[in-house]
Amino acid sequence: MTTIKHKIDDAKDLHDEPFGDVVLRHLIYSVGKDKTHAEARDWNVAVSLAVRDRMVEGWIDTTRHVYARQQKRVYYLSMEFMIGRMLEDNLTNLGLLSEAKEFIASQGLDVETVLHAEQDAALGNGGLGRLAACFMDSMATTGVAGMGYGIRYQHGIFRQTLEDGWQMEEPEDWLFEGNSWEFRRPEVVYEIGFGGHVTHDADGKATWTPAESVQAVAFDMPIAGWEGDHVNTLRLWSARQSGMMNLDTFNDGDFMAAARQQVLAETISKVLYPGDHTPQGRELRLKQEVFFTSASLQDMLRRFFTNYDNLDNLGDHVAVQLNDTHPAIAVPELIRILMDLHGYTFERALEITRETLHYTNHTLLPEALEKWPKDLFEHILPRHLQIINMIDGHFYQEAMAKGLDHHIIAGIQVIHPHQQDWVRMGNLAFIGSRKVNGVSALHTELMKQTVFHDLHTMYPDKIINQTNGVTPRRWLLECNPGLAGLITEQIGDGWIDDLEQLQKIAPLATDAAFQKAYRAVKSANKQRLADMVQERTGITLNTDAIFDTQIKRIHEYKRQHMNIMEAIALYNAIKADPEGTKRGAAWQPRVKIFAGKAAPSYFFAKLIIKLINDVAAVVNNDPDIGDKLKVVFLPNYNVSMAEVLIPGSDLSEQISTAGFEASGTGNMKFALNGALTIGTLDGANVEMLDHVGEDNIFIFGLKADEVAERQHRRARPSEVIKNSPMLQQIMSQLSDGTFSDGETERYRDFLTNVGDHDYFQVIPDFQAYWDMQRQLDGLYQNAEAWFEKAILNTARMGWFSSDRTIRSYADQIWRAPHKMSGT
Ligand code: D6G
Repeated sequence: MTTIKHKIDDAKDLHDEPFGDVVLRHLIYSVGKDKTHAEARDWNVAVSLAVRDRMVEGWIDTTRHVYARQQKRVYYLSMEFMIGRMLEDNLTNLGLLSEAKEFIASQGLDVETVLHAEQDAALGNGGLGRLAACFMDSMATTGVAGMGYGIRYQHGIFRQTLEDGWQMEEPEDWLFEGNSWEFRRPEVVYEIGFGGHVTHDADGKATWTPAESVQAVAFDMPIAGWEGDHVNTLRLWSARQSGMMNLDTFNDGDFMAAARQQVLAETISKVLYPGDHTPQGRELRLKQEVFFTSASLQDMLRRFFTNYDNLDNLGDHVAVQLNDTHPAIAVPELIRILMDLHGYTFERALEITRETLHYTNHTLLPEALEKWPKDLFEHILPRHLQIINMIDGHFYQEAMAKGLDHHIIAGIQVIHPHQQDWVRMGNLAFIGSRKVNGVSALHTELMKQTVFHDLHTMYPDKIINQTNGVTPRRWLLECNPGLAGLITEQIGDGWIDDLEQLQKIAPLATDAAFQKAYRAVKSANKQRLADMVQERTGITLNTDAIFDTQIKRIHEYKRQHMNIMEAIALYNAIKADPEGTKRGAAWQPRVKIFAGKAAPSYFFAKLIIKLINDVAAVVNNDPDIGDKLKVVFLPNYNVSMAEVLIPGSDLSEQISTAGFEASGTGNMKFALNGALTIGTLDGANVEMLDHVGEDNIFIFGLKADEVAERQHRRARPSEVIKNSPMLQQIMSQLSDGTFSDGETERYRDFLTNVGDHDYFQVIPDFQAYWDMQRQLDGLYQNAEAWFEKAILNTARMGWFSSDRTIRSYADQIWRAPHKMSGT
């Protein structure tokens, strides 16, 4: 029999083949086409399979080593993995990018077309999912034995199109063309139960008999770290019917009934975040969470038992990270497995769980803290609800022993003992975890002061900060080859997995030759961005303008509406003084670029998109304005689009209401690529200020405590508007139809929101924002000063590598070894 060892040696022989030969072999034997008939996508698959072959060797090797060394494993459970395209990532990490490009070109093909003929895997909403993807890259790079667990959604986040400036949603279908990276593992399959009833025997041992069950089937993707030697796994679960279709029903002609069970089961992994405005939608979302969490825990324990024979010391060998509360059901699920399947007492099961699980909080917004109706829980998860009641009982005793007041305890239990209506997942995750982390210093501090104040008093050592980071492979090396090349020329390529080495370019910030080269790279990236805008919107951009970019989910707290209001103000100012004679300086040309999706049911966010497009229609077609101002909304923002937008921007908009953006990671990507930041003291902007220095970042506006104070006393925006002719003009234009073809009702909700309540403090921050923008206009006209700051941003952003974040999680939370921990 051939052992795995032999297989790897065989593979090594294969890998002595020139890369191009392997691609051609795959084109013929895996894709089944010859050169004359192959299309770009066929070539993409052939190249992907060729690089995948090389990854598999490291993958099997890593798997073997981790087992042999019994290395502590880390499981990252996340409802979202926003991985985007993988081909360039994998070619880069395996060191095959130039060879692949040369080969593709030698076949007379366009390199970009072939490399990009891969659908983005958009299995997430935004930052949280992209963070999970960066963490996968960094766990592999730093040698953490990490495994990502999530859902293999058939349809990722919707495709956004515009109709008359309004967002439309269309289903996305990334799997239609297949996924070259995945390996189906039909032998790795688990039953996930829902509903039913629980019985207890004479000894109190519980038996849960679910009313229905579905199967979770594993699909694995190898995730190679930098230089490809350590390869981890992203395991995504797909749902299928438990048991086979009833053939009798089918043969009796009732095809629909026969198919029904199958359809219902498969619905679980059908779409990312199904609408939750119906009871059925809510039930489906909860089932998705249980589905992937339970499958992941079962899989992790199956693997654990290949090395150990009991679960007493689970937390010494395994660390589980819950990315937000979506997998918080892991707390009662792990306790259930320990108690009901392995005979542990409740107390011991809770202890083991609290040694194993860790929870990352991503939001302080009360409405975003997940909670489920208790009735729904009872219906779907009767045994878990019993366990949650046990957790609450135990927690009550713990809290009393620590001297907490009865009312305070009621407020932080999983289920409020008197209201009995909701299962509060944040409290559940907190109480069941060993460590709870925030994602930036400010966010962690605010967690302690606000949402988790009382829980923090009880467990003062539980909350810990881990500031987010971004992978420098995707977010510098791959998306900005010009800048990456320039840096490597100066300081070598050690920065790629040791990003703080970028500091070595700081002394070059004022060096004329280096500045010139850096500017040339920025110009080329701006041209690439302008080409994309031209192709997708038909708008021609002047690349001498400041490219001012805000890309992220559309949300009131992120304040795209403040940005577009500033565009209106600038438009008005240019109209009133076209040559800038009155103000005494010519206008600095500016392009305002927006991209991002609004949640389908979030009307106000959709109205902001419409407003951006309405303003664009007026401004871009006004001959008085010309190139001085352009407004662009790029539809269907995704990871691949960000890879063009970020290197091509001069200015990064990070203008959330202070206290509302937990961290941000877009802010880091822009600064790393040499865009200057205009931003509030919010999320990781605060730490970026510390690192790049106050001369090199442009901070304005209310601070988190000032925002909280204004919100608390319900301060009205009218006082500010009364004294601001600029704001008055904008408000009256929004009500007189200037930007809405004379329609006066379109922005009524907008005006009420901003003009009457302004919870997100657009009005009090507006003047400071405007002033800072004009200061940046002036600075941009002094190219030397601007680029000195841009270079210093690149040089000083090294700390924001997700490699640093992951090492810190490994040391401080997971207690897991990595390449630099010396274990
Ligand atoms: C991943 C990597 C592959 C390994 C497989 C099974 O697909 O090399 O053989 O996992 O590993 P366990 O799930 O049995 O640990």
